[in-house]
Amino acid sequence: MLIQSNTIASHNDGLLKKHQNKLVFTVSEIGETEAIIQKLIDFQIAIPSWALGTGGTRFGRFPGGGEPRSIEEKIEDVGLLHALNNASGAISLHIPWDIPTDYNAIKNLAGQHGLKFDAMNSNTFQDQANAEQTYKFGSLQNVNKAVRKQAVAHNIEVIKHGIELGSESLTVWLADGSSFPGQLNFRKAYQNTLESLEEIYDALPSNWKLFLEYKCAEPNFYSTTVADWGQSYSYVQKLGDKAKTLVDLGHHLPNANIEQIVSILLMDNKLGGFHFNDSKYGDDDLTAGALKPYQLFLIFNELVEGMDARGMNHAKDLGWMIDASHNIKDPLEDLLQSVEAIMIAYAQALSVDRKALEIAQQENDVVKAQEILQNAFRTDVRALVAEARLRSGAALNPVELYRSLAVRNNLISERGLKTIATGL
Ligand code: LRH
Ligand code: MN
Repeated sequence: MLIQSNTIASHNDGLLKKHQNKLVFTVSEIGETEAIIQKLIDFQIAIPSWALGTGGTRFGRFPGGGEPRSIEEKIEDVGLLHALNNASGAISLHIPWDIPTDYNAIKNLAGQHGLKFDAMNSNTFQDQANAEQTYKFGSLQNVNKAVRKQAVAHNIEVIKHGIELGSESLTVWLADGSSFPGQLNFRKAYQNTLESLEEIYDALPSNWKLFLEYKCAEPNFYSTTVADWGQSYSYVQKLGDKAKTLVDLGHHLPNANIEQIVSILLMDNKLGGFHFNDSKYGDDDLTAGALKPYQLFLIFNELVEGMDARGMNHAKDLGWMIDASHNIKDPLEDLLQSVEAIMIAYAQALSVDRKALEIAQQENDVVKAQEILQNAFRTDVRALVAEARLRSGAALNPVELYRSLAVRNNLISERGLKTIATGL
């Protein structure tokens, strides 16, 4: 389903007056809003190809209908999101859930929707029907050399797909670990994993990055072989400059200070990118900013401070991706809400009075420092995020337009009620 620019224009016409009033007030509250709006226009968040259908848990799955049946329909759905918010300009593919058969056709289709291919994701956490070896006891860590060999070959195959599509990074998340004490020799598991990652690293083109994603638990529940930022850092440090750590917000033990992890990884130029989502208990993969919007703001506060300290290009120098799963919400509405929450946190962080904060920190004026941060968090920046959309031809209120166009009903009439998208 394509959304025409005149449809978006008439939607915006109805909201323009109210938007301009809010914008005038916001501009009076925050300095340098033009620079902030331009940064928001440039900021693009990659949409996961595996989160365009209804996810589920072991207790059940409640499909909403009209789900994409192919990589082409997934690209159309991400194109639809991008037409509505002009901030979803890339898709991140997961292999083998989305194996591209005709590279040129896929690239052309993505190009028609203004989309690029962001990080490619390998999958050595599920056995494929025709696979010779099983990953039951892990992949790159496995005591069996033949299993490690199969997993390395898969990652190199994923890189090949990515090269054809113009991607420039590979995300490796390993479910590898153990569920019982004594099951695994941690040192040998680490060494097998490092040796295997070195083979994958050596297959990377010179302009590519390898993102090593850590996770504290699930599907293994005693140890995970890349369990936290320290372990990921230890691997990527040994691998080389093209290897970086990927931070999935849902992959931490309770109460972890993720913004501090981000600050340290950034300082050492070992932060590769993010999988944005939110959670209360485990790897819940909920809408970004739905439960802990202040944490999301604090993470972006460290990102802006750390990226500016290194003179980095905010939009291009890190991997900005969502990783979510939708059990009860419409997947596309959920993704629109996640992008909005991320853009708001970024705009709030850009509005922080950095000079005043630095002085307060130098003077150990703890109260003043908190006042400066919370003033930015408590400032309504939604008009700046909406203005960035308006100037780039997108909708002032994407979810409202998505609903008023009955997009889901259109997709159901086009694809049917029972279609199931590949992915989680
Ligand atoms: C693991 C993870 C990883 C993906 C998978 C879909 O929990 O976050 O990024 O491969 O979800
Ligand atoms: Mn993830």
